[in-house]
Amino acid sequence: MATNPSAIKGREQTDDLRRLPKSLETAGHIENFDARQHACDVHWMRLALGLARKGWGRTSPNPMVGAVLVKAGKLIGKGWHKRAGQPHAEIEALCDAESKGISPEGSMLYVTLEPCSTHGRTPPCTDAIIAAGIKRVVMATVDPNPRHSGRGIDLLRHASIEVITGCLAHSAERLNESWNHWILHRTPWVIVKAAMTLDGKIATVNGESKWITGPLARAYSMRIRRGVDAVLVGINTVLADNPSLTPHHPDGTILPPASRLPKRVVLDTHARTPLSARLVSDDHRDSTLIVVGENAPHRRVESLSRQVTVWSAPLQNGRIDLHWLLNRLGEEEITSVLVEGGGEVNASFLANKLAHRVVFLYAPRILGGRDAPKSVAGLGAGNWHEVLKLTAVKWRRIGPDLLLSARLAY
Ligand code: AOF
Ligand code: ZN
Repeated sequence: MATNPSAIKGREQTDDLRRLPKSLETAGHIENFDARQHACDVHWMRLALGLARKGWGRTSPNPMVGAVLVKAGKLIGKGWHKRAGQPHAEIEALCDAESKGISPEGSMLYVTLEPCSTHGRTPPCTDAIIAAGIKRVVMATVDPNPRHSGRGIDLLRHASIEVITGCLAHSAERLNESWNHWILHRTPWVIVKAAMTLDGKIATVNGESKWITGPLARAYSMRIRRGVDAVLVGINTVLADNPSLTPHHPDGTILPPASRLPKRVVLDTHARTPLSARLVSDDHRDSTLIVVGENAPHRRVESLSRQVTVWSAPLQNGRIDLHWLLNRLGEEEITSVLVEGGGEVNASFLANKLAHRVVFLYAPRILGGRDAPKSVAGLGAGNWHEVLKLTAVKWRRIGPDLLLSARLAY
């Protein structure tokens, strides 16, 4: 494994170097800054981040975390958190080194999240790090979990271990943005995703809706589905498209890990979901949740309850109370929700300031049609003060299509 800093390329490192004084918060004075060491730290942290990403769609309600152990400039152990309840990334890296017969004593640990310091599903990592004789710990972010936040750093420093924080912090925060939100607020991180024509339409004026974007954009959408805890649509989408809402390959086979499918949630105020709909009759119906209004017809609710889970929700202006729903989902350890339409449902989350990120995919097609369904419907902004503004805007080409991913700036 190369340790030569000149071998480290890419925008991320440049960004990080530009943010240098901030990332050195705990490293002492700027005069003492060791550029070579910093470049090495960035190199190893990028590796740790790559390992953390292997946990995509698998670790909830725990974060994705990666760790590497480096001794005398050489990689001696690596690990990532695979699943809640299983060993943390740091422990995996220590075990990896030990399995090769290499002692971690005197090594440096690069970990994408502050090591935990109390007993949860697993014992505290700080104990294992101290016991292993690690001399330096570089972390990307401080743990936002109030149970741990800052305590791990204190414990390690108390044990005379050098601690550096903030190395590639931005990338680590972005990777775990849903978990970071949930662990603090206990409500899910909400992403509104829509694929549309250039003029913002999601179906023809006759309501016909096919895949609008190309295969690469579709594969991207499926990857997002695989990474979330729940996918949510409105009843009109169920009636119009009979979707499966599973993360799948183009041939219909489920993307791994099939054992952990996202919950499939339908907003269905009047319990109109047909009993023959895929969501309530297919092999994965255990993962379906129909949310009906508290006044929904009793018999329909009963029939649906025989096939899937049904929640009866309070109403707000005749619609499911979304605040209530997000609180309830958060309690059930749903850390992220992908809202996939239709236009009314998308608008409800956006207009009520309940969405945190939008992922909009634009195909180079124009549908037109005054009354054709749009990606965002609702009443719309009445004036420019009400217009929804986006921040951290990223545009990317995906095959012939354009992807916009951005945060809502309410
Ligand atoms: C992880 N994986 O690699 C690290 C975590 O219930 P536990 O024992 O699994 O602890 C979960 C907490 O541990 C989690 O909320 C986070 O604050 C901290 N660090 N968690 O799942 C890891 N390093
Ligand atoms: Zn831990």
